[in-house]
Amino acid sequence: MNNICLLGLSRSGKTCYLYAATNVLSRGIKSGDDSISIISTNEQQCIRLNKGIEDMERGWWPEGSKQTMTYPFEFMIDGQKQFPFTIYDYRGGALNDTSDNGQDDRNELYETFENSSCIVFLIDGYTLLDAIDSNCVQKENKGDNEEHFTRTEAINQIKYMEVLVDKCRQRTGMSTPILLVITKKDIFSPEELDAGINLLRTELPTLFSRRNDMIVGITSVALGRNLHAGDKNNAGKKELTGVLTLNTSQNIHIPILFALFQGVEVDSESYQLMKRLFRSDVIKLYKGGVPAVICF
Ligand SMILES: Nc1nc2c(ncn2[C@@H]2O[C@H](COP(=O)(O)OP(=O)(O)OP(=O)(O)O)[C@@H](O)[C@H]2O)c(=O)[nH]1
Ligand SMILES: [Mg+2]
Repeated sequence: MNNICLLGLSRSGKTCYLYAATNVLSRGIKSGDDSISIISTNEQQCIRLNKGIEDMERGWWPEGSKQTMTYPFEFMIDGQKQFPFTIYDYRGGALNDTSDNGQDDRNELYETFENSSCIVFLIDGYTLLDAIDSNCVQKENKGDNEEHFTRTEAINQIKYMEVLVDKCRQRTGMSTPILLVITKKDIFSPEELDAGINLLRTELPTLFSRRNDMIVGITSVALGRNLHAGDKNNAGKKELTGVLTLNTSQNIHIPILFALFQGVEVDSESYQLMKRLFRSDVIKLYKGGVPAVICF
């Protein structure tokens, strides 16, 4: 049960998130007196991850993914291996691609649900801003995104997640916990973020229904401050402007740890060390549509 699927439509921020989060987690974070960390267990993938974040630090965003990438890791406490897990970074285009290729990619993705203890769905911050009532959105944020959605388009994109959740239920026969991750938190004001969270709760009735006891978490992440994409270089990569913050200040560590947390034995040492990181200001939890606290 140790697969983490990073789902989300194209450009929602999956690959950038993966590069930044695995970098922060592999350097280790403190939980009380202990340190928790991850280590990449495949040399080639380790090099790929390092190169990805190094390029970002040099000022280049990664290109859009052309195929699914699989990254094996071990979870560690104080440098000692505890259990293996795998992160899948999908080609987001596959989710809403109508070609046969898209269908093949989707089938491959549905298979990984069977060994996932949590589904992590990344919601593009710009799409969420387009989806919320324009009265709540500051003008300067709206101007920055190259591609704008109408409100209905944006809501439809977000609602696509319900189809995936339904697929997952059919495949696994159970209500796998879901984590909704709002990406690009740096473009939101606190009021806009609250409006975004409220929108998710009202527009996704299958996830927040009183009629099931599904666990759903909502968190938001940013990889830095004032991040923007500039012109493309010769290799087709877009320039990264702004400041990258490769630390835990903007919740980078939360999604991967929350997904792992769903799969570890309750009250094991790993469980205890992770649990204390999920403060209510970094992740909001719901069970059966109503706010919940971590003791499930
Ligand atoms: N402001 C801001 N922009 C971000 C952040 N993370 C990613 N972006 C922007 O989002 C773009 C898309 O990110 P990717 O990680 O490539 O998206 P993806 O989900 O992997 O897309 P596919 O590979 O097509 O599925 C980046 O090129 C950046 O311009 C962030 O934390 N803040
Ligand atoms: Mg990608």
